[in-house]
Amino acid sequence: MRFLPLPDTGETPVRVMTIAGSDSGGAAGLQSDLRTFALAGVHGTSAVTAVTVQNSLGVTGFHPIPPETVAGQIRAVVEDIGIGAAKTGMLATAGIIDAIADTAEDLGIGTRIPFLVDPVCASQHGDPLLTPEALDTLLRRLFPLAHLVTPNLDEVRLITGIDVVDEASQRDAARALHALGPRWALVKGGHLRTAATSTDVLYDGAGFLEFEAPRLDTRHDHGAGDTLGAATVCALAHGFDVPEAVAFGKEWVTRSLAAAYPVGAGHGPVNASWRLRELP
Ligand code: PXL
Repeated sequence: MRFLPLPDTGETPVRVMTIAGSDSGGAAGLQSDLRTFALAGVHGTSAVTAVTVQNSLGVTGFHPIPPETVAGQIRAVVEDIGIGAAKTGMLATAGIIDAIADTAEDLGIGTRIPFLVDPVCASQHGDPLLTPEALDTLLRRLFPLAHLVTPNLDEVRLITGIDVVDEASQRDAARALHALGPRWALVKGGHLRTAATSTDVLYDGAGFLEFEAPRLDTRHDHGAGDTLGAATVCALAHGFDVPEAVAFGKEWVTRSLAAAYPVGAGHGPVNASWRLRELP
């Protein structure tokens, strides 16, 4: 695999930001993003959107952060530390999404700064991570700013109404998502359990690219989508174009799934620390 160059000791590394919720169980959300950022050799910053009450069995509640505090975190980081790319995860409420969109437009996130929008709607147990009316706001305000959107098949169904069952419907979904305004749409195929492989379809309005990986049969896959997005955003910050960055992210999450481990009685996390064993 082609790794990202590591900074020299004492050198300012490439910086990225995750705009996401906290997972107290340490598997998904900003905990997974910051772990991948560190292991990929970039400096991770965060704007916390919500605090979830969560373990390996599910999410039992969340407390959203005030929109102006979310916006303040983004502005404080971008105006001082600077970032090469940003991603979103759990955004919780329409008010938070409006504040992120206003701030992103003002700071060049989505124009000068590559912007990955992962439209997180629910946990893998189906616990909601976004209020129902907030999805409309997310599509209206953030999709047109995004360089790349990365829904899973449950999110695709909520957003487009399309039930992806095969390659043709996966392409139809990518077309429908692209029509909502992002420059690229990635339809992740990991949830299509009947397929022999986990194949993601990327579309830019002109052509399709496919990213295929073996289907790994593990129940410890918590944080997989977040980890794919986090690795992809590191590559974008390093100047990779979107297809190259997605290829990097796909390989990173596949290896992290292969290294996943159990914690608690439910679903354990994917594990990006395989990277430690491959350091020079
Ligand atoms: O994997 C999506 C996700 C994102 N962010 C937070 C989460 C989850 C899933 O559980 O808890 C905070």
